[in-house]
Amino acid sequence: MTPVSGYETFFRRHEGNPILTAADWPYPVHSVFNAGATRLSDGTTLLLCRVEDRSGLSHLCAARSANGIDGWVIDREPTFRSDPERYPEELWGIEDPRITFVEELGKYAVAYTAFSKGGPGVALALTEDFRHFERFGLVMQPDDKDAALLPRRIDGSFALLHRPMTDTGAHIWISLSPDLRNWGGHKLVLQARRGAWWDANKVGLSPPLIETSQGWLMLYHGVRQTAAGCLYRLGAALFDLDKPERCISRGDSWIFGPEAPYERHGDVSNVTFPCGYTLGDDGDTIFLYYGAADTSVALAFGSIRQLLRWLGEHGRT
Ligand code: M1P
Repeated sequence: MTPVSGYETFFRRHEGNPILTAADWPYPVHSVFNAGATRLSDGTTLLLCRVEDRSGLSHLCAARSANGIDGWVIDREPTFRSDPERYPEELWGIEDPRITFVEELGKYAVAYTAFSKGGPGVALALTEDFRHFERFGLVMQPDDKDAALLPRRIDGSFALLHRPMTDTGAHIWISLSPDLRNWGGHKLVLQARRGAWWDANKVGLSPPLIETSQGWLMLYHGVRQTAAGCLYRLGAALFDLDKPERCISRGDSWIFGPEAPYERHGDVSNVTFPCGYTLGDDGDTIFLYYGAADTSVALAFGSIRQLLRWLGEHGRT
């Protein structure tokens, strides 16, 4: 077996963490976490946060900041709420958005979990302004979640990463579509490792894939079940730019995980769960936005170059 690499620090936590909590909200909410992220055309960072109210159900609410760190301006009311009358798959709320800007459409695609009696499934919506949303409904039937669209077509097709739950476990898949409505060409992309590995019990896409000159960089969450509960940590893998189902390299050790008190303790303790990233002006710095303990939104900074170097030196297929 390839020896697990040395302990390098890949993400530096922002000293002001958590950057957003329920106390910041302009209306009563219970918790704020698992935010999708993007940079708007004027450079503003927009976070689409999962907000849980005191009914236990979630909706999405936008927060905007000029520097992506502080000075957040939060929508005065829910930005995108479930619509179970027209979309019954949203009966128990909407969760965990991932945002991709699709150049061809000139729109942002939001992939999110729609939760109902049938279980959690993947729903898709398009928006230009994060005020009006065009819903595509459920695109992946339950049980499925942790989805994000690629920013461009692959060989003529839109491509969606997602995490169906099957009898064989919770692994990451890719599916293709000509029109964002009809999906097929399903392929297994990354498996939970089983045994005693840190990502043995479940894996799921975390933020959308990051396009680099060497391939699609994937940051994924891996779950290990312990006697004390689940541990949600982050791993890295690299995929072929033209065949994104082909794994070029996968790191053996996790690169980020619960350590700070706000990650160790909360509604669901020991959870670091990124749903979004943005890139700094240098094109290398990753601003990683993650849910901490299913309670608040936190920020950590990483480097694409460093992750690629590490995967090149220590990763394996
Ligand atoms: O509680 C941790 C996370 O659990 C679920 O993630 P997954 O199904 O990928 O293990 C999600 O409900 C997520 O929202 C939550 O943060």
